[in-house]
Amino acid sequence: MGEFSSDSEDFATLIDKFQFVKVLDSNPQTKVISLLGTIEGKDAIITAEKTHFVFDETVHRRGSDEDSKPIFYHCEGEYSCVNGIEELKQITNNDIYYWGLSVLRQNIEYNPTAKLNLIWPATPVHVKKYEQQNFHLVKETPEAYKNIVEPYIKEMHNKGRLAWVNNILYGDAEADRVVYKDYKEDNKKDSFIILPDMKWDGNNLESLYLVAITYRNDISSLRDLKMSDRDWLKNIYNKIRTIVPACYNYAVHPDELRVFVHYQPSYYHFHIHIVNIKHPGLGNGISTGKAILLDEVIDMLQYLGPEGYMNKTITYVIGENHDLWKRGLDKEVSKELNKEGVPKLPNIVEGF
Ligand code: M7G
Repeated sequence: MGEFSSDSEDFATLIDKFQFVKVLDSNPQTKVISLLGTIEGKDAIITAEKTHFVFDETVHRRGSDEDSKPIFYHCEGEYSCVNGIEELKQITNNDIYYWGLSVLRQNIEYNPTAKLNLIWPATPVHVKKYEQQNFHLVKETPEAYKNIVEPYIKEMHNKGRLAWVNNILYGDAEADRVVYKDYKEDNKKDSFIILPDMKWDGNNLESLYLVAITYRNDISSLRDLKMSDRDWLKNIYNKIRTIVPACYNYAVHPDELRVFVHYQPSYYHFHIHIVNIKHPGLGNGISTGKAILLDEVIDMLQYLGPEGYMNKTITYVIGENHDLWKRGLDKEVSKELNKEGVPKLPNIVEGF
């Protein structure tokens, strides 16, 4: 194993002890691979994501149109343009088209190869979440929520799945990375914190991914949002769109932020995803059926009545590995399809 900087010692030691078991999933589009293994006999998941190119756009233009000297450009960055190419091998060419493979210079601070995430010890819920699986579209009625989802959320709360959230809100976890903290002891309702999401490499603004976590613990998910929460949510949304661009020197503007919530989320404590609009590579994370724009939520709260989302049927995508699937959402799918007169299994249609 190669070199590690001193503050990554724990991480490095753990990665070093990783005993590979199997590949859970790999995605050539997002360039992510998830591996299951063990560390000291307990399940561990390593997720590796190839990082995007870091590009320094400092280009010197020599010569000018007026003095009729030839104009040429010099790209400064050691890793930018073609400066980072260390090895190059042509595959083939055809007419004006050439293609090949290259090895690019890498640097752990500036231009790392991949971002690694480790979950250890990983619970069965984590393993199932990262494993390749089939997905289904479910219509969750208010009744299905009460009967199937709410009891599951209660169990999740009792299992301490929110330790990382509490470490951020009340401890000093990730404290040096916090982008914004608005915390008032006497006004927890309006308090919230913004920090880099675990999914972001922290380097590349084009893949900027932050998470805003509220101090309210009476909202587990979108479902708990009521009409009376509309102004509260609007206020947070406006603060996000004011603070985040300012924190990143306006390299990203308010209308270039995709601000959304997930349903179902993995963690039932209300939080908001903030992602650079340029970033498409998040698997299902920003797809319809999982991500709901905060703007839409704020707008919907005007029309849903006082009880808000508690009265709404919410349609979303769920994986077969999710506990909720086997706990009853699978039956909900059949029930809803039946109600709407859509056959679950195809009848053989002549000539099709
Ligand atoms: P979610 O919608 O509940 O789950 O969002 P999902 O997107 O994983 O399905 C939770 C968000 O919190 C995700 O974007 C995670 O990447 C992020 N996150 C999870 N953990 C355990 C941490 C953490 O420890 N620190 C930070 N900064 N972000 C985390």
